[in-house]
Amino acid sequence: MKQGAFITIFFLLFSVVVLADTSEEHQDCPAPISVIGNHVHTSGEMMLSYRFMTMDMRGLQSGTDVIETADVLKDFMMVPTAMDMKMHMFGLMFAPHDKLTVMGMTSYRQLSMEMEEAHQHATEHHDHPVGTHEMSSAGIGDVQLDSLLTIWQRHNITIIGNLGVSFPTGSIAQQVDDGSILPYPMQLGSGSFEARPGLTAFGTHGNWSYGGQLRGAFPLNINASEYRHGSTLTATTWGARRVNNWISLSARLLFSHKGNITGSHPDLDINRSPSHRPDFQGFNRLDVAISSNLIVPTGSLAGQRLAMEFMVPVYQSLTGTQLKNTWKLVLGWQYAFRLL
Ligand SMILES: [Cu+2]
Repeated sequence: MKQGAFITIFFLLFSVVVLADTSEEHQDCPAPISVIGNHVHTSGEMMLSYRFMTMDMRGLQSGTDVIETADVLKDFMMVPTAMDMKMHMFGLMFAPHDKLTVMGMTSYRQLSMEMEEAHQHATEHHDHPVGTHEMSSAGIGDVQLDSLLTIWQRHNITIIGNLGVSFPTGSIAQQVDDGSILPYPMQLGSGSFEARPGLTAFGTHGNWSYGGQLRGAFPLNINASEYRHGSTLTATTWGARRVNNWISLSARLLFSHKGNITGSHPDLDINRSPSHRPDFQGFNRLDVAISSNLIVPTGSLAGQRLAMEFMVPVYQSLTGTQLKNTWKLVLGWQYAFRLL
C-alpha cells in the first residue's frame, strides 16, 4: 500500500534523526504545531500564528467496518464518497502577566464533498451508483477565546489550566446552488456557544520535551437551526527532541471522542444521505502524528517558528455510516516577540 510505505519511510527517517545526538546547549523544544494552547508566554510577550490544515476523508465506514457505496445506496438517495477540508487558522496570543496568557483564534474554511447518487425510478429499484457530483462551502469558522493560567510550576514541569469559549461566528446556513441546505459536516460553524475547558502539562529534560493535554468542547445551547453538536473530548500526549539549535522533531498520540448531534435541522431529510442524519455524527478515534519544527534562535528572524505535522488514524470507530479520515497535514508559522 502506497500510504503505508510512505508512513514507514517517514518514521524511519524520523527515528534516524531523533537517535542522532548532536548539541548540548539549551533551547526551546516546542510541542507539535497543531496542539492548541500548549504553552504560555512571559508578561508582555505576544505571539502571532498562522496554520494551514488540510484533511482528506475517503471511503465509508460504520463502526470499524468498511462499507461499500452500493450498499449504502440501498437505504439512501445519495452517499458521500470523499471529503476535503482546508482551514487557514489565525491566532494571537498575549501575556498580560507571567501566570496568564490570553489567546484568540479563528479560521477560514473550505470544504468540499463528493457524492454518488442512486437512480430514481418509480417502478424499478437500482442500487448501483450512477452519478457523482460535488458540493462545497467556504467562509469564516467559529471564533475561540482561551485563557491559559499557570496553576503549578516546579523544576522543569508546568501545568496550565485552559479556560476557553467558542463563539458561533461560523455559518450554519450554507446551501447548495439550488437553495437546499448542506449536510452537517459541510457547515462552517457549530451554531452554539461552547465551553472549552482543558488541562495541559509539559516539561523539559535535556534535549527532550514532553507533555499532555486534555481538552473538552461542550456546546451550550441549541442553535438557530434546532440542533446542537455533540461534545468533543480529546486527550493527547507528545514527546519532542531537539536535534540542534534550529530543528526539533516530535511525535504524538491523539485520542478524540465526539458525540452525536442532539435535535436536527428541520430541512435535512434523513433519508437523503448518511451525512443528513444527526445520529451519524459521532466517533472515537486514535491518531498518530509526527512533526518537525524549525526555529530561528538568533538574528533578525529570531522568535520565528516554521512547523509541519502529518497525522494518520490508527483506529477509528464511527457512529453510523460516515466517511473515514485518511490523513491530515498541518503547516504552521509562529512569531513570538516582546510587545511591552
Ligand atoms: Cu504562543
